[in-house]
Amino acid sequence: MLNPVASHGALTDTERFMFESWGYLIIPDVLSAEEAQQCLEASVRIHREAKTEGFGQVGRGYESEPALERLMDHPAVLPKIRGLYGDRFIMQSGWNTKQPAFGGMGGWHQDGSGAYNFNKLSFPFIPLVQLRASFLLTDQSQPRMGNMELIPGSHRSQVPLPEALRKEKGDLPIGHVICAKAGSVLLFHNAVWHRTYAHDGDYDRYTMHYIYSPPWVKPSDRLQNSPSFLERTTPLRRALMGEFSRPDAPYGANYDPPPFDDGNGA
Ligand SMILES: O=C(O)CCC(=O)C(=O)O
Repeated sequence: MLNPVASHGALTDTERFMFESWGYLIIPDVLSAEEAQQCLEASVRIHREAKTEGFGQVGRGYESEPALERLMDHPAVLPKIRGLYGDRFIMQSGWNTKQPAFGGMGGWHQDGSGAYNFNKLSFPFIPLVQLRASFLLTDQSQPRMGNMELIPGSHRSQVPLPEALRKEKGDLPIGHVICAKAGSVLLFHNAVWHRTYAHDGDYDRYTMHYIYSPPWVKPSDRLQNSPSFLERTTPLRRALMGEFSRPDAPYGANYDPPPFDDGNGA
Protein backbone atom coordinates (compact mmCIF):
# COMPACT_ATOMS: atom_id res chain seq x y z
CA MET A 1 0.00 0.00 0.00
CA LEU A 2 1.21 3.49 -0.80
CA ASN A 3 1.63 5.62 2.30
CA PRO A 4 2.51 9.33 2.67
CA VAL A 5 5.09 8.61 5.37
CA ALA A 6 6.93 11.58 6.89
CA SER A 7 9.93 11.87 9.17
CA HIS A 8 10.11 13.61 12.56
CA GLY A 9 10.70 17.35 12.73
CA ALA A 10 10.80 20.03 10.06
CA LEU A 11 8.56 19.69 7.02
CA THR A 12 10.60 18.77 3.96
CA ASP A 13 9.71 19.90 0.44
CA THR A 14 8.73 16.33 -0.42
CA GLU A 15 6.44 16.14 2.63
CA ARG A 16 4.83 19.46 1.69
CA PHE A 17 4.13 18.08 -1.78
CA MET A 18 2.71 14.87 -0.29
CA PHE A 19 0.51 16.84 2.11
CA GLU A 20 -0.79 19.08 -0.65
CA SER A 21 -1.46 16.09 -2.92
CA TRP A 22 -3.00 13.63 -0.48
CA GLY A 23 -4.16 15.95 2.29
CA TYR A 24 -2.34 14.03 5.01
CA LEU A 25 0.90 12.60 6.31
CA ILE A 26 1.69 9.66 8.58
CA ILE A 27 4.53 10.09 11.06
CA PRO A 28 5.59 6.74 12.59
CA ASP A 29 7.23 6.17 15.99
CA VAL A 30 6.51 9.59 17.48
CA LEU A 31 5.87 8.08 20.91
CA SER A 32 7.74 5.21 22.52
CA ALA A 33 5.65 2.24 23.63
CA GLU A 34 5.93 3.49 27.20
CA GLU A 35 4.80 7.03 26.30
CA ALA A 36 1.87 5.69 24.26
CA GLN A 37 0.88 3.51 27.22
CA GLN A 38 0.95 6.52 29.58
CA CYS A 39 -1.26 8.47 27.17
CA LEU A 40 -3.59 5.50 26.83
CA GLU A 41 -3.99 5.27 30.61
CA ALA A 42 -4.62 9.04 30.74
CA SER A 43 -7.30 8.64 28.03
CA VAL A 44 -9.06 5.91 29.99
CA ARG A 45 -9.09 8.19 33.05
CA ILE A 46 -10.56 11.21 31.28
CA HIS A 47 -13.28 9.15 29.59
CA ARG A 48 -14.11 7.48 32.89
CA GLU A 49 -14.37 10.91 34.50
CA ALA A 50 -16.55 12.19 31.65
CA LYS A 51 -18.67 9.02 31.78
CA THR A 52 -18.63 8.59 28.00
CA GLU A 53 -20.63 5.69 26.66
CA GLY A 54 -20.06 4.22 23.24
CA PHE A 55 -18.16 6.44 20.79
CA GLY A 56 -17.13 9.54 22.69
CA GLN A 57 -15.00 12.68 22.48
CA VAL A 58 -13.60 14.47 25.51
CA GLY A 59 -11.95 17.87 25.21
CA ARG A 60 -9.26 19.52 27.36
CA GLY A 61 -7.64 16.32 28.63
CA TYR A 62 -4.24 18.01 28.18
CA GLU A 63 -5.07 20.32 31.11
CA SER A 64 -5.31 17.54 33.68
CA GLU A 65 -3.04 14.86 32.20
CA PRO A 66 0.69 15.72 31.85
CA ALA A 67 1.25 12.84 29.40
CA LEU A 68 -1.30 14.40 27.03
CA GLU A 69 -0.06 17.95 27.67
CA ARG A 70 3.39 16.94 26.38
CA LEU A 71 1.91 16.10 22.98
CA MET A 72 0.66 19.68 22.35
CA ASP A 73 4.08 20.83 21.18
CA HIS A 74 5.76 17.53 20.41
CA PRO A 75 9.10 18.15 18.64
CA ALA A 76 8.37 15.48 16.01
CA VAL A 77 5.10 17.17 15.04
CA LEU A 78 5.08 20.89 15.90
CA PRO A 79 7.67 21.77 13.20
CA LYS A 80 5.29 20.26 10.60
CA ILE A 81 2.53 22.58 11.84
CA ARG A 82 4.92 25.52 11.53
CA GLY A 83 5.96 24.33 8.11
CA LEU A 84 2.35 24.42 6.91
CA TYR A 85 1.07 27.49 8.80
CA GLY A 86 4.09 29.66 9.50
CA ASP A 87 4.72 30.87 13.04
CA ARG A 88 1.36 32.23 14.11
CA PHE A 89 -1.27 29.66 14.97
CA ILE A 90 -3.06 28.32 18.03
CA MET A 91 -4.11 24.94 19.33
CA GLN A 92 -7.80 25.38 18.73
CA SER A 93 -8.78 22.21 20.54
CA GLY A 94 -7.64 18.86 21.83
CA TRP A 95 -10.14 16.01 21.62
CA ASN A 96 -9.64 12.54 22.94
CA THR A 97 -11.83 10.05 21.08
CA LYS A 98 -12.89 6.60 22.11
CA GLN A 99 -14.01 4.04 19.54
CA PRO A 100 -15.51 1.38 21.80
CA ALA A 101 -14.81 -2.33 21.66
CA PHE A 102 -16.59 -3.85 18.66
CA GLY A 103 -17.48 -0.31 17.47
CA GLY A 104 -19.03 -0.04 14.02
CA MET A 105 -18.13 2.10 11.02
CA GLY A 106 -18.34 5.87 11.53
CA GLY A 107 -19.85 8.25 8.98
CA TRP A 108 -17.81 9.96 6.26
CA HIS A 109 -17.34 13.68 6.87
CA GLN A 110 -15.07 16.66 6.39
CA ASP A 111 -14.17 18.58 9.53
CA GLY A 112 -15.94 21.87 9.92
CA SER A 113 -18.40 23.80 12.02
CA GLY A 114 -22.17 23.60 12.07
CA ALA A 115 -22.21 27.23 13.18
CA TYR A 116 -20.47 28.52 10.04
CA ASN A 117 -19.18 25.75 7.87
CA PHE A 118 -15.80 26.03 6.24
CA ASN A 119 -17.26 25.50 2.77
CA LYS A 120 -18.82 28.96 3.17
CA LEU A 121 -15.27 30.35 3.15
CA SER A 122 -14.50 28.81 -0.20
CA PHE A 123 -15.95 26.00 -2.29
CA PRO A 124 -14.93 23.55 -3.69
CA PHE A 125 -11.42 24.30 -2.42
CA ILE A 126 -11.94 24.56 1.32
CA PRO A 127 -9.01 26.29 3.04
CA LEU A 128 -6.85 24.83 5.77
CA VAL A 129 -8.49 25.98 9.01
CA GLN A 130 -8.07 22.95 11.21
CA LEU A 131 -4.83 21.03 10.86
CA ARG A 132 -5.20 17.91 12.92
CA ALA A 133 -2.44 15.83 14.52
CA SER A 134 -3.96 12.53 15.65
CA PHE A 135 -1.85 10.51 18.06
CA LEU A 136 -2.81 6.83 17.81
CA LEU A 137 -2.72 5.36 21.30
CA THR A 138 -3.67 1.77 20.49
CA ASP A 139 -2.24 -0.51 17.85
CA GLN A 140 -3.92 0.07 14.49
CA SER A 141 -1.43 -1.76 12.33
CA GLN A 142 -4.14 -3.89 10.69
CA PRO A 143 -7.55 -2.85 9.31
CA ARG A 144 -10.62 -3.14 11.59
CA MET A 145 -8.74 -1.90 14.65
CA GLY A 146 -10.73 1.36 14.86
CA ASN A 147 -8.39 2.94 12.32
CA MET A 148 -8.93 6.26 10.62
CA GLU A 149 -9.96 5.93 6.98
CA LEU A 150 -9.28 8.80 4.60
CA ILE A 151 -9.88 9.45 0.91
CA PRO A 152 -6.55 10.66 -0.46
CA GLY A 153 -6.76 13.99 -2.30
CA SER A 154 -10.46 14.45 -1.45
CA HIS A 155 -9.80 17.88 0.08
CA ARG A 156 -9.47 19.06 -3.52
CA SER A 157 -12.52 17.25 -4.91
CA GLN A 158 -14.85 19.51 -6.88
CA VAL A 159 -17.87 17.42 -5.96
CA PRO A 160 -19.08 16.25 -2.55
CA LEU A 161 -19.07 12.62 -1.52
CA PRO A 162 -22.36 11.09 -2.77
CA GLU A 163 -25.10 11.16 -0.15
CA ALA A 164 -25.84 7.46 -0.63
CA LEU A 165 -22.32 6.51 0.46
CA ARG A 166 -22.52 8.72 3.50
CA LYS A 167 -25.82 7.20 4.63
CA GLU A 168 -25.09 3.57 3.94
CA LYS A 169 -21.51 3.54 5.18
CA GLY A 170 -20.52 1.34 2.29
CA ASP A 171 -16.95 0.67 1.24
CA LEU A 172 -15.12 2.73 -1.32
CA PRO A 173 -12.24 1.41 -3.43
CA ILE A 174 -10.26 4.61 -2.81
CA GLY A 175 -10.75 4.63 0.99
CA HIS A 176 -7.34 4.39 2.65
CA VAL A 177 -7.51 2.62 6.01
CA ILE A 178 -4.56 4.04 7.93
CA CYS A 179 -2.55 1.17 9.38
CA ALA A 180 0.02 2.27 11.93
CA LYS A 181 1.30 1.31 15.35
CA ALA A 182 0.43 2.99 18.63
CA GLY A 183 2.57 6.10 18.96
CA SER A 184 2.21 7.07 15.29
CA VAL A 185 0.69 10.40 14.25
CA LEU A 186 -1.68 11.13 11.39
CA LEU A 187 -1.57 14.79 10.31
CA PHE A 188 -4.48 15.87 8.10
CA HIS A 189 -6.32 18.75 6.42
CA ASN A 190 -9.85 19.52 7.63
CA ALA A 191 -11.30 19.08 4.13
CA VAL A 192 -10.14 15.49 3.59
CA TRP A 193 -13.15 13.18 3.70
CA HIS A 194 -12.62 10.71 6.53
CA ARG A 195 -14.34 8.37 8.93
CA THR A 196 -13.65 6.06 11.86
CA TYR A 197 -13.23 2.52 10.60
CA ALA A 198 -14.80 -0.48 12.33
CA HIS A 199 -13.15 -1.95 15.40
CA ASP A 200 -13.33 -5.72 15.94
CA GLY A 201 -11.29 -5.75 19.16
CA ASP A 202 -12.72 -6.39 22.62
CA TYR A 203 -11.02 -3.28 24.07
CA ASP A 204 -11.70 0.44 23.61
CA ARG A 205 -9.58 2.33 21.09
CA TYR A 206 -8.30 5.81 22.01
CA THR A 207 -6.83 8.54 19.82
CA MET A 208 -5.75 12.01 20.95
CA HIS A 209 -6.41 14.70 18.35
CA TYR A 210 -4.76 18.15 18.50
CA ILE A 211 -6.24 20.73 16.17
CA TYR A 212 -4.19 23.72 15.12
CA SER A 213 -5.77 26.79 13.55
CA PRO A 214 -4.97 30.32 12.48
CA PRO A 215 -4.79 32.62 15.53
CA TRP A 216 -8.12 34.36 14.83
CA VAL A 217 -10.15 31.11 15.04
CA LYS A 218 -12.04 30.61 18.33
CA PRO A 219 -11.12 27.61 20.44
CA SER A 220 -13.77 24.90 20.24
CA ASP A 221 -13.06 22.70 23.27
CA ARG A 222 -13.14 25.56 25.81
CA LEU A 223 -14.89 28.87 26.38
CA GLN A 224 -11.99 30.08 28.52
CA ASN A 225 -8.54 28.74 29.27
CA SER A 226 -8.06 27.23 32.72
CA PRO A 227 -6.13 29.79 34.85
CA SER A 228 -4.36 27.05 36.85
CA PHE A 229 -3.27 25.25 33.67
CA LEU A 230 -1.91 28.49 32.24
CA GLU A 231 -0.05 29.18 35.42
CA ARG A 232 1.80 25.88 35.52
CA THR A 233 2.37 25.16 31.81
CA THR A 234 5.25 26.42 29.64
CA PRO A 235 5.41 29.79 27.80
CA LEU A 236 5.19 28.00 24.43
CA ARG A 237 2.08 26.05 25.47
CA ARG A 238 0.50 29.23 26.88
CA ALA A 239 1.03 30.88 23.51
CA LEU A 240 -0.47 27.84 21.75
CA MET A 241 -3.52 28.23 23.99
CA GLY A 242 -3.95 31.67 22.42
CA GLU A 243 -2.50 33.59 25.37
CA PHE A 244 -0.48 36.30 23.71
CA SER A 245 -0.81 40.04 23.67
CA ARG A 246 -1.44 42.01 20.54
CA PRO A 247 -0.03 45.48 20.10
CA ASP A 248 -3.19 46.92 18.58
CA ALA A 249 -6.63 46.09 17.21
CA PRO A 250 -7.11 42.45 16.23
CA TYR A 251 -4.15 41.19 14.23
CA GLY A 252 -3.66 44.44 12.29
CA ALA A 253 -0.01 44.91 13.14
CA ASN A 254 0.84 41.32 14.01
CA TYR A 255 2.14 40.06 17.35
CA ASP A 256 5.18 38.30 18.75
CA PRO A 257 5.27 34.65 17.66
CA PRO A 258 5.26 31.88 20.27
CA PRO A 259 8.66 31.32 21.95
CA PHE A 260 9.69 28.32 19.85
CA ASP A 261 12.69 26.47 21.24
CA ASP A 262 14.89 27.26 18.24
CA GLY A 263 14.30 31.01 18.70
CA ASN A 264 13.69 31.29 14.96
CA GLY A 265 10.14 32.58 15.03
CA ALA A 266 9.51 35.18 12.36
O1 LIG B 1 -10.97 9.31 16.48
C1 LIG B 1 -11.63 9.09 15.49
O2 LIG B 1 -12.02 7.98 15.20
C2 LIG B 1 -11.90 10.22 14.52
C3 LIG B 1 -13.04 11.05 14.83
C4 LIG B 1 -13.30 12.00 13.70
O3 LIG B 1 -13.38 11.65 12.56
C5 LIG B 1 -13.41 13.40 14.00
O4 LIG B 1 -13.30 13.78 15.17
O5 LIG B 1 -13.63 14.20 13.06
